[in-house]
Amino acid sequence: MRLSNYFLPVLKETPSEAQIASHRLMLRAGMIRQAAAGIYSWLPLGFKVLRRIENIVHEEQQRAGHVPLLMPTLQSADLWRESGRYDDYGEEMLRIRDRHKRDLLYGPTNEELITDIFRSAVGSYKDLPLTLYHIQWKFRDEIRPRFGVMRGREFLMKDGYNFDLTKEDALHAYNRHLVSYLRTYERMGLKAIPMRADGGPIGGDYTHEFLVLAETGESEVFYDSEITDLTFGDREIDYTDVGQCQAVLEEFTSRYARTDETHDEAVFAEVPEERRRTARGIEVGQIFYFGTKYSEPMGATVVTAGGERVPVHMGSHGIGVSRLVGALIEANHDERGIIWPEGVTPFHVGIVNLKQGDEATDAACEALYKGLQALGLDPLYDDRSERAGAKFATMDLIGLPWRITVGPRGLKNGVVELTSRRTGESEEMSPEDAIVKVNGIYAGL
Ligand code: 5CA
Repeated sequence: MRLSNYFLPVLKETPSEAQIASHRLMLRAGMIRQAAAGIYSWLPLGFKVLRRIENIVHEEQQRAGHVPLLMPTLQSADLWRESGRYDDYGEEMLRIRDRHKRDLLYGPTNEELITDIFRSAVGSYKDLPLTLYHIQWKFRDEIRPRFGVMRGREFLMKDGYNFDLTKEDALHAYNRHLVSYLRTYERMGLKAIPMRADGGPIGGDYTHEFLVLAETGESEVFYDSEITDLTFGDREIDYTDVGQCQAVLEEFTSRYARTDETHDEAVFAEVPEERRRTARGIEVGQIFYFGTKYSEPMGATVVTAGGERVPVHMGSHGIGVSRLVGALIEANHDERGIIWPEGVTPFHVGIVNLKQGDEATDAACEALYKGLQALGLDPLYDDRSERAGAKFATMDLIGLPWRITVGPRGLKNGVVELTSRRTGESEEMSPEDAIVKVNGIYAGL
């Protein structure tokens, strides 16, 4: 993309309504614009990051054997009356009436709708196990939407639902989700710690939240510091292997790590004092096993091998896709702006032309731009007639992890400069080598 053709409405001023870094930076970097309280338009740069996060989520879900579909944002109230949640859910649910006076709602989650889909089509144990998921907008009429996309009213969520014959099978699905979430967050460059949590309106007492430690997080958390040393890494995992998934769950959940909802001082006191930590965290996902809470009242049953009709065991599993954009920035920024991890960056590399209009510099930038694109990379070329300082400030603000700076002086010696946004370190090299180096950085991501 050439910056002269793009839409990147960066703000010079710090918006006064934004209280935390990610909200400020998303507004300043022209990623989002508020449409109403807790409701945002995703401008091109923000939309690109959102799509990259979605793609990682899709890939990891499908790697785990889960099947994508798409359910609507509006749902019939009748389904929610069947489960009993229409009245229980309270004021967070946005209720709508259509011209035929039928009650609808903007889905805050999809347990009822997916259970309805399941019961209409599946009737035999032979069709199990099954996990269906989608990535769709949700609406929760939060009392206090705040921190930009962190606590929005309209927000994008990946929600997945497993259907299994027995509790044991459903717990394997739970473990499988835990493993796939570890992989998902790590691919984004995030450390998200599974912590024992509370079921809330979704239900079930078997649930973990995934938290990214951050001072601005809304949840208070208590954990054994050893847990922060764990990484999933690039280990091979067979998602159909019950023992393997169970072992990963045990490895990542055997140390003390709880949110304030389930925190227990007496148990916490058993952790050696020097390892006891109290901190704040951003909840970027949650997994639940809730058995037959929905399948029983809604009649989602299958016939077993023995000919008996039984309700299926279910769980639901969410990832806060739009919240992740904010969480990633909270975890990756400095005073000059955002620092995207390579896994989610909106553009792979920025090209800064220090002397727009200079024939040799323009030609070198064009060659770099096309050379990078030819390798499947997505560069952002700042081809505007701006001062070098302004171009650097924009690049630093929007946080592309790598920048290639091209100017007449370097070109006389046959070199351009490759700079890391994170370390600030620069290296001179030929334009060809810069292309090879950037390509190598992204290979395998
Ligand atoms: N049905 C279940 C799992 S699919 C469910 O709704 N779970 S949840 O309530 O925990 O939401 C899943 C994730 O969505 C949360 O972990 C959080 O990351 C994100 N989320 C929840 N509320 C908001 C909100 N108001 N703004 C942004 N993200 C949110």
